[in-house]
Amino acid sequence: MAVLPESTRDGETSRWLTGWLTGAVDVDRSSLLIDRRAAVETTALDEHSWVHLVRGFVPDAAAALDRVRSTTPWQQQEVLRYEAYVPERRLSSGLRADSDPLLRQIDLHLTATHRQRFTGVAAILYRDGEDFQGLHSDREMRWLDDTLIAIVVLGQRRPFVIRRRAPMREVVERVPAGTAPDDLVFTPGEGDLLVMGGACQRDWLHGIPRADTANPRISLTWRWTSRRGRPDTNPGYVDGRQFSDRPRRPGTRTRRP
Ligand SMILES: O=C(O)CCC(=O)C(=O)O
Repeated sequence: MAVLPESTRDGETSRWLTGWLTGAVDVDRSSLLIDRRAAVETTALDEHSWVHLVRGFVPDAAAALDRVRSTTPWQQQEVLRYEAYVPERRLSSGLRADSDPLLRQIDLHLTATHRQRFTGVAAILYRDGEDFQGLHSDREMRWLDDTLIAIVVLGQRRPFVIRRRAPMREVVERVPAGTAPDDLVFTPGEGDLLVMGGACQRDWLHGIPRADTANPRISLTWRWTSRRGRPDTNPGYVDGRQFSDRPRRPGTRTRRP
C-alpha cells in the first residue's frame, strides 16, 4: 500500500494526492479495498448544501461488514433523558483511521478528494431494523457553516432521510422521518459512500428511521469543519436535560453491551 508523504513542502503532498485520485500513484491494485474512480452523483439541497453519493465505493462490502463487525469493540451509549439513562437503539465505537487497511484507504481518499484532514472514525452498528437514529444534525462540531460528513455504509440498504431544519417550535418527530412530502430519501448501503457538505449540518437534519429488516447495517463516519462562521452554542444531547435540583449529571454514559 502506497504511503502519503509526511512532507507538505513544495506541493509534494498535493501532487501525491492528485496522483492517488487519478491512479498515477503506484499502488498494488490487489491491495485496494475501495474503488477510487467510482462515479460521484451530486444532489444540491439548496444553494449552500449538497449530498454526494458514490455507489459501490467499497466493492467487497460483505467481507468488510463481517470484518468490521467482528473486530470492533462495540459500546452501548446511554443518554440522560429527564432523570434516567436510556440506552441508544444502536451500538457505537470510535476507531482509529490507521487501525485497518480499509479505514486507511478511505481516509486517504477523503483527504485527496476534499483536500482536508478529517477526524474519524465513528462507527455505528444497527443490529437490525429496530435500531435507528432520529432526525438530528451533527451539531457537536459546533462550526456548522461549512462542514463535510462522509459516511461509508456497509450492509443493509436503509432509508437515509434528509429534512430541512424546522423552526425551533416545530417538533421534528411529529412527522416520522421519510414521510413528509419534502423529505429527501437516499438508500446508501452495500459499500456506498455518502457525503453531506456545505451548510448541511446547519440547515438540514438527517436520520435513519426504523426499518423492516433483520439484517445489520454499519456506518463509518468521518467529519470535518472549516471552523469558520459563528459556532453553535445551543446545548447538545451530550449536555443532557435535567428537570430536578439534583447535581447535573453527564448527558451520556457508555457501557459494554
Ligand atoms: O448511520 C448513519 O448513516 C448516520 C449516522 C449519523 O447520522 C450520526 O452518527 O450522526
